[in-house]
Amino acid sequence: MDVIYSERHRLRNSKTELYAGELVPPFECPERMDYIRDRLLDRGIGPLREPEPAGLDPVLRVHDADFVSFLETCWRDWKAAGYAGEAIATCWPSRAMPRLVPPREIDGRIGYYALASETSISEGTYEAACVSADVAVSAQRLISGGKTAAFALCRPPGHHASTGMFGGYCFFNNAAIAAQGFLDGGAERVAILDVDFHHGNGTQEIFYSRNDVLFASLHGDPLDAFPYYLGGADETGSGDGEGLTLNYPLPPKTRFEAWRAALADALDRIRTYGPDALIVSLGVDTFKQDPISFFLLESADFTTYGADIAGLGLPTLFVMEGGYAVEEIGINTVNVLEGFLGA
Ligand code: Q9C
Ligand code: ZN
Repeated sequence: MDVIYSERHRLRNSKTELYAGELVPPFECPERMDYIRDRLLDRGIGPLREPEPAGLDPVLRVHDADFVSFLETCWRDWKAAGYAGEAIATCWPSRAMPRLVPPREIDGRIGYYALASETSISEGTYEAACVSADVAVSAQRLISGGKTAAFALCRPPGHHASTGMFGGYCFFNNAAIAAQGFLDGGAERVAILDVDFHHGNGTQEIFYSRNDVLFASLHGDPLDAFPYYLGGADETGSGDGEGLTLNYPLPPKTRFEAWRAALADALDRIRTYGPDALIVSLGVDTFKQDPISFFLLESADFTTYGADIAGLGLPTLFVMEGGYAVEEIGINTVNVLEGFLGA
């Protein structure tokens, strides 16, 4: 299976995550990619190819221009304000002050565009987010050109990023950009299956009222887990998109048997939809040892569900999302791909 990967993900190198009231080294760290790349090479999955630069056009098919400009200038503006630390949002247009006007000043602007405060912006963040989108677009174009599967080894991840907001370690929604790329390349319908532990709130928002993309997500119940404010089973799409958003919120300590039953339902619905291509938002933070999640999948389970996904028989693009038990994310990620390939 072709893998698209760039070392330039290392440009995303922030030193701080606001976690449990402290600034800690980010869970979403560059070493994650080393474990995955090394495991791919060990298992002979490849080749690894560099992305082609695609420019901002594919990003702007999904994201608002003012949001993209904000990300481009955020770090410069933060430094110009004379601040010593990394850029972190501390205030928002909240329920009590819902004035939706982007302020002029950087603290106001970052809060306007942030959906959470754990994710710091620093030197190189925007550039890495652009490369991550390039990785997704290059892999999508391989499949649009006739390959049956590809792995976009994206970092930073994307599924929490909405049309105009970043957070949850995500800046550009790589899976959504790829889905739009399939459609622009002639596909009529695309399905996105999000198996990351967290709900893909950004992807859901982007396609919520559209009928050309089905979005299905298995995740920790948002009453118990980030992103908290989206991902309920009663969110089913609106307008033309009614019935094409499928959420499977699952409780703490969910084991593979229950998770797999939800997957089987999602796969049935995807089959009925009849997409031209499938995108898998592949987070492996469902692993029992993940430090920030609460499902109990074992490494062998990843192989099993990779094979389940292959049962759809669709051209399939895997897009890397989360997964933070760093020693094991290589094994678990590659297990999904090997299960899919029937290895
Ligand atoms: N106490 C992805 O997996 N922090 N993002 C949650 C819970 C945010 C995860 C803290 C987690 C974001 C792509
Ligand atoms: Zn996640």
